[in-house]
Amino acid sequence: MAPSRPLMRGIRPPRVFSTRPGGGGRVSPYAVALGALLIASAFLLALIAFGVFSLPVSAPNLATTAGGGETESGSTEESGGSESHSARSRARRDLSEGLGERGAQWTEVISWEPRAFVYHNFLSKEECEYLIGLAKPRMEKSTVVDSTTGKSKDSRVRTSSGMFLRRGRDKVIRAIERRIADYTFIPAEHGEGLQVLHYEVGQKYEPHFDYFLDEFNTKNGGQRMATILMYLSDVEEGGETIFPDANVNSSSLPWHNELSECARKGLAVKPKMGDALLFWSMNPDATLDPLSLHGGCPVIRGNKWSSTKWMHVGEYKT
Ligand SMILES: O=C(O)CCC(=O)C(=O)O
Repeated sequence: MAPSRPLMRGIRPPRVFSTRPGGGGRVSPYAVALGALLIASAFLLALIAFGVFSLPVSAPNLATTAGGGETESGSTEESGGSESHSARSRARRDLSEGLGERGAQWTEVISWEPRAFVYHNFLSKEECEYLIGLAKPRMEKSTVVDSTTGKSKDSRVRTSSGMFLRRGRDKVIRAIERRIADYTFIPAEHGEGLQVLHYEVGQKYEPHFDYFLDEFNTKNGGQRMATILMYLSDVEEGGETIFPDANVNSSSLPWHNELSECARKGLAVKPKMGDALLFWSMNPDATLDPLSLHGGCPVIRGNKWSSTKWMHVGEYKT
């Protein structure tokens, strides 16, 4: 009698996937593809997480930065069609917000010793008028800082009137302060509040340093390292900002003949509504720059409105 066959005969054992050589199983190609996809995604995520790789994001065309002799112009047309151009304009507007339309912007290096630059059309006409309008009702006789007590005191050195606008006070001021930070690379938190100044005929600010030579005044934010002076009005005659010790042959400058007698004694900038003068009181090695001595010449005809922002080495608590 033939031996009876085992009952299990003919029933295939369940297939086992094995990665061992000779394991006997076969790996499904779908599983391989899925596995490879998972590994690739995990690898990509790890690269993004560690900052080795970044996804392409369209960056807005940033405003100009300090120190360059050449910059973008607001009126420059770029290739890429009107749609991308308007997207870029929108991005630029979002960055600088503020009020009104600014004219064409460019910067000029006016001196390397001290380091001084003029940024044309830094503010719009509307922004200048806005700052004057805020300040006008609250102007007081300007003071200077007493180097021993740190308190404000009256002085014949400075005969203008002025007032401070609190840092971050409103949307327009925040936009201007952000613009200053973008230009100078100094964070807005390092700046004092904007000071608005008004000079009438005969009023002036004798040459002085913006940095301090005492310890009292550097407790908040450390030393003042740079100043941006924004002209809020034109001045018919006089009122120039002068650097008497600048290492520049100012008599050879094309605008020399248009300057007042006071301004011819050094390197001078003639106030023009919307323009900003940036200069550094400290050298790049953090030493003080005595060539940054500067002052405001007396106004001879008209009125001068300006706004000053002093920027410190560290955060300035307001
Ligand atoms: O008004 C000017 O031209 C000079 C102002 C100034 O020196 C200052 O605010 O520190």
